[in-house]
Amino acid sequence: MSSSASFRHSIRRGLSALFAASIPLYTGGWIGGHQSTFDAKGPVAASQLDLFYVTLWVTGIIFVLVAAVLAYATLKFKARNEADEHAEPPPQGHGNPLVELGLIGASVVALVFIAVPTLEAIWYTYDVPDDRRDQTYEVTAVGYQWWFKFEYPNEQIDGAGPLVTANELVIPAGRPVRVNLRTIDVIHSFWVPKLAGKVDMIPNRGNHLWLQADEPGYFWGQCAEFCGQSHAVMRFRVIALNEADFAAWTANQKKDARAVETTASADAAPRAQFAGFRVNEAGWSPEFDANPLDNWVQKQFPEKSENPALIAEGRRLFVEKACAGCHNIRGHEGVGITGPDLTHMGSRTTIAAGLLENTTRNLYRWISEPHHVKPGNKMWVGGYTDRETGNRILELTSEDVSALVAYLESLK
Ligand code: HEC
Ligand SMILES: [Cu+2]
Repeated sequence: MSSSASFRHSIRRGLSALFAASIPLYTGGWIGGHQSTFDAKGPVAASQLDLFYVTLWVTGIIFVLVAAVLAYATLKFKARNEADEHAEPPPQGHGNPLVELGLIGASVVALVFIAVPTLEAIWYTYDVPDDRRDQTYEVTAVGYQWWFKFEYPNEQIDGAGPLVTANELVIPAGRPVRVNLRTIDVIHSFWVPKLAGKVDMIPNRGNHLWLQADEPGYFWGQCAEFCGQSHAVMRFRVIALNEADFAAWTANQKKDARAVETTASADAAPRAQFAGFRVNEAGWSPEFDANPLDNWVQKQFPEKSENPALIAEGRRLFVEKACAGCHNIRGHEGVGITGPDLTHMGSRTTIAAGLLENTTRNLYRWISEPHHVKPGNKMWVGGYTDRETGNRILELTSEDVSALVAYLESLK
């Protein structure tokens, strides 16, 4: 074994022990959660976590040593009686050259100990390793105030360019994914704590990162660079699927928006009615949180209780109320590109950039009061209200909103 390999080997063994020691902290909820970097689910996040532990333990040992010497000196030389308090200080020397050189040497060793794995991690996380490049799947993430667009250059649609989705990045599990990072406006930063991060999305600059989810799973992402009023709620999700499910997903997403046959008999069916939303009300339920991947799977199928007449009315209103000018719905009337693509809106688990669970109630809440959910969002400013004067320019009745909700939910 080469010396650098055995060095790495001993670091790994040490790290596994430290990892085991930190499990109680994690399971105790102290360092867990959706966006915890302590729960790495892929090689890039794992290498970043390893590096964190190396630094933590080197600096931790230094802290303990310094604190111990300080405590020793404080206790040993403290005044013990009246006479001590008035005694002359002991003779003051310049110091011991051996001790001083020794301390300088120890600091250098400590820094090298941190620097070697740091450089290794920087190179490793910069791009997909050469020996895995042929397995790489590529996507482009574009930051908008305050949501994410995802483009799939490998999934071209005849006459429509690459597949485009928003706010939920679906990737194949077990494969390296190279994410090209772009922005349409200000600087954003792409961060999926359990998989990799974070790298800035900078205007006129082509950044990238790579990540991999070892197993199928559902992960939280977050913009990590302050980008304006609703920065804190500029989120997204990453859904990793096995190869077959991923192929099925891309095949469905490449299809035009789903069209529902209208039947006259459905006209009398009831509309959803919701009222009394609170500002900052929680956006998702514990049930969803407990099993988001299952929930995602359910969302891929049309609901049995669909109301075709209501859906048809929603589709008409989508044009009449000018939603179509900001949102693309491929194959239907939506042609806008300033808002998220809604071609398969009904198959997503979240609304408003990962902020609300995609339920009938939340969709209703978002479409009727977008500014309560996300202050300053560009659907409210410019869509519902005049950008210059702030005057309301779009009014929706609760009937309109229920029809729009039914339409968007039908887009699987
Ligand atoms: C002025 C452009 C504009 C208009 C008009 C507009 N939207 Fe939006 N819409 C946006 C933007 C921008 C977002 C992203 C907001 C955010 O998350 O910050 C958005 C988000 C959404 C979302 C959430 C999408 C997701 O994946 O998170 C839905 C659903 C939606 N709009 C529906 C509608 C409907 C229905 C109408 C018509 C009543 C409409 N929009 C009108 C710009 C617009
Ligand atoms: Cu941002």
